[in-house]
Amino acid sequence: MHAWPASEVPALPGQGRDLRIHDTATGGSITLDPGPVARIYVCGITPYDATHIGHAATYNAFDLVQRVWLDTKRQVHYVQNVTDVDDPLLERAERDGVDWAALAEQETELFREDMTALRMLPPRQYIGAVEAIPGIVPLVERLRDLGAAYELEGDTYFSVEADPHFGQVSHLDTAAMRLLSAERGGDPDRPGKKNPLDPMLWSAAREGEPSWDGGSLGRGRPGWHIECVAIALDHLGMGFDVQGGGSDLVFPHHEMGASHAQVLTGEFPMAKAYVHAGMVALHGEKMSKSKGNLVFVSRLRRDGVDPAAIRLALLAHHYRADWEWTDQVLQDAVTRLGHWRAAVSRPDGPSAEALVDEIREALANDLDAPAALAAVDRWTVTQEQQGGTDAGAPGIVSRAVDALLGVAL
Ligand code: 5CA
Ligand code: ZN
Repeated sequence: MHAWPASEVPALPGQGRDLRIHDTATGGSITLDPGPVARIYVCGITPYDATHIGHAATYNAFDLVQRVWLDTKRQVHYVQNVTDVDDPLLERAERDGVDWAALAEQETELFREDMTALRMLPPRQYIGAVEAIPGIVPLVERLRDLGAAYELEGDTYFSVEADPHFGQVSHLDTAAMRLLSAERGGDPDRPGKKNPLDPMLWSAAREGEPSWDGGSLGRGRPGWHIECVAIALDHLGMGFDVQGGGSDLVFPHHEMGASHAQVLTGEFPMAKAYVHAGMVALHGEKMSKSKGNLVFVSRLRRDGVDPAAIRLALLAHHYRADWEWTDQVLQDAVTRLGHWRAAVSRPDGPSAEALVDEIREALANDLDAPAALAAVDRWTVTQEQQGGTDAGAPGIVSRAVDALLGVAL
């Protein structure tokens, strides 16, 4: 698939900082030390509805990861998937009487437009589950040949017991895993499974559903976790720097993916850091496509909201926090954007050198965007109240806010 156009990232004076980030798997902060090309895989959307603020918040977090790395003069190899065939997509298409593939294409295109408007840097590879099928099938066959997968009424399941590291990403107990598995696409109660947690690798063709040639697996379609593993291993290989997504992906998705990859390669872990963003709520409940309590990015844009204000509203919350979207959150961002724009539009101002350092320091410290915003606020207040004589300063602030926070002033 094609991704979306990249906005330019201005170069900044001075030195970028290495990123220290919270890793779910170890439960602590780690300082990443990527090579000259940092590698990141971020789980993409399941395109059955428009991009909501929760999605945007999660992609904002991983956009910051890239910006910190780019600021250290590294290149970034970023891969993202699109789950363009899965149960929720097929169910929505059936409910609305539309073609599932057309629905996926339409919502993916809207996502691209939203990401472009929000100045999210695009992945180098943007890969749909459907186009990944030829790479998925041999991996499932290999898992089966290794004794880590088994057949049940034509479907193929992964055996979690084949992985000695199983549980290392989420550290949940079995009861919690079972509950989450039932909530998030698993089928723990299906009779005949070796372990209730075992996830589907390949689902046999069903009447009225799309299916593809699965070689020795028979016709069918891929399971969800193996999709991301196949795409990540194909383009990034084992031991990449960050696997990212929202906290609702910790279990089962990232746990199962780590297990699949570990059994396939004999290496551990697949990603050096498992990084998870908090959940955005609306009216007290997690924003989710299945509940329908959504604020769409495209809707806000159509209502004339400046995408830079949407982005500032996201940045005002720490990526690991769970938070609530309200009209006030947006209003505050609009106000802040106005102050910042006025401050950088003056011909001179207070020196910006310390500010650039503060933004860098804040982001390198587990992506503390609220601290970065507070630093820009302080410079803005000084500019408003006292002004300054540094002719280059407003330009440097404007470039730093663009390069490090993705906000065009
Ligand atoms: N296609 C899979 C990943 S392979 C998927 O989870 N798709 S999704 O469309 O449901 O979610 C896309 C991303 O947005 C995921 O990282 C998910 O964790 C994140 N996300 C979903 N809802 C929210 C929310 N309310 N707040 C923050 N992030 C969210
Ligand atoms: Zn994924």
